[in-house]
Amino acid sequence: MKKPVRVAVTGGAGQISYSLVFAIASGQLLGPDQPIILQLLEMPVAMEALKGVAMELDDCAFPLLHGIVTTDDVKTAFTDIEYALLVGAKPRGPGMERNDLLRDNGKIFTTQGKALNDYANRNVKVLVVGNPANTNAYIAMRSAPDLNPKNFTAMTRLDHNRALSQLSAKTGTKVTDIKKMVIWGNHSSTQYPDITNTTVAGKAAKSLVDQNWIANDFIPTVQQRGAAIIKARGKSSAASAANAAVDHIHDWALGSNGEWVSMAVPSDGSYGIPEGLIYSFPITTANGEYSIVQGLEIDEFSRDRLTKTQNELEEERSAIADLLG
Ligand code: NAX
Repeated sequence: MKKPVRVAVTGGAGQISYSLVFAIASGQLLGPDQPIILQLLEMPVAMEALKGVAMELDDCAFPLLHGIVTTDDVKTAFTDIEYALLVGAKPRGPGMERNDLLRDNGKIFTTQGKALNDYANRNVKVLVVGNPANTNAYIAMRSAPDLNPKNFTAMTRLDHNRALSQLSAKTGTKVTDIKKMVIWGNHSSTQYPDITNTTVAGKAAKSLVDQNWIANDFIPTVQQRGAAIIKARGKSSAASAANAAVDHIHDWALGSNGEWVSMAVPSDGSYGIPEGLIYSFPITTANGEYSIVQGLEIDEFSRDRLTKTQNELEEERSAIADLLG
């Protein structure tokens, strides 16, 4: 049996975590031979609810779950962790401006970035789920100067999975028939779900669907899917978000076997995206590392959309710049 690894989840008493922590503890995150110690962080007001989650984890008697830490202290939560799933964030309240949301979350992610810098394992892999996810990841990365910036990522895997599902329904194929799906940019309604290079059972996706469907149905449906879930369910996506977070870390840690996935990562300048911006790219993963897929042609339709979502991320970055000192 391997040595247990410490996995932190913030917002441990929230809706997403109520699916996520059970999936992690059951072995879905890091495989059936990897014991885990869960370190769950919450706000002081939610500690009682977090205790309830820990009791239910106990009651599952998961063989791989070698310990549970529940805390409202970031140092305790992040000490020696190899994975950080930063789910907890401040939700947008009624009448709250977008910039206020950015700044309130900015404070949370400055603190958490510093704590990762000081207490986490030097190779900690960080996934930010809490919105605005890309900019929160940027703030955490910038607040952790001693850690490799490459280890800070944000989640666009839910958008990726939504895109797979939409295309599979449209073409009457299995999701596993679909390869080379891409989400570019921000996890927001400016994201660009792109099927230019996608294949469906070996055929070019673009030969199976028309441009009108792509531009006026597929792209807006994926972009607006979060809002559609809220409308239907009365609450934001939770189980599907947890599932996507597991997919993201699982593939980063254990490899994507040559398949493309979407991850928001610090840009290295690929495709003209400014260096350091946390931007979703087509990615492959192997041996615990990810690489941005290179050499794709970007036509005018795509470039317009890549630029629009880049502009939004640059605006978000400007809105929080002073928090970074
Ligand atoms: P909930 O409001 O149910 O849970 C959030 C939990 O985080 C709460 O229990 C709260 O007490 C806790 N929390 C807040 N600040 C904290 C802090 N500083 N330290 C520790 N805990 C803290 O939200 P939930 O539905 O679980 O969603 C969590 C976040 O995920 C939200 O920001 C949401 O917008 C975001 N999402 C991101 C998605 C993505 O694809 N990137 C999709 C799903 C989801 O919308």
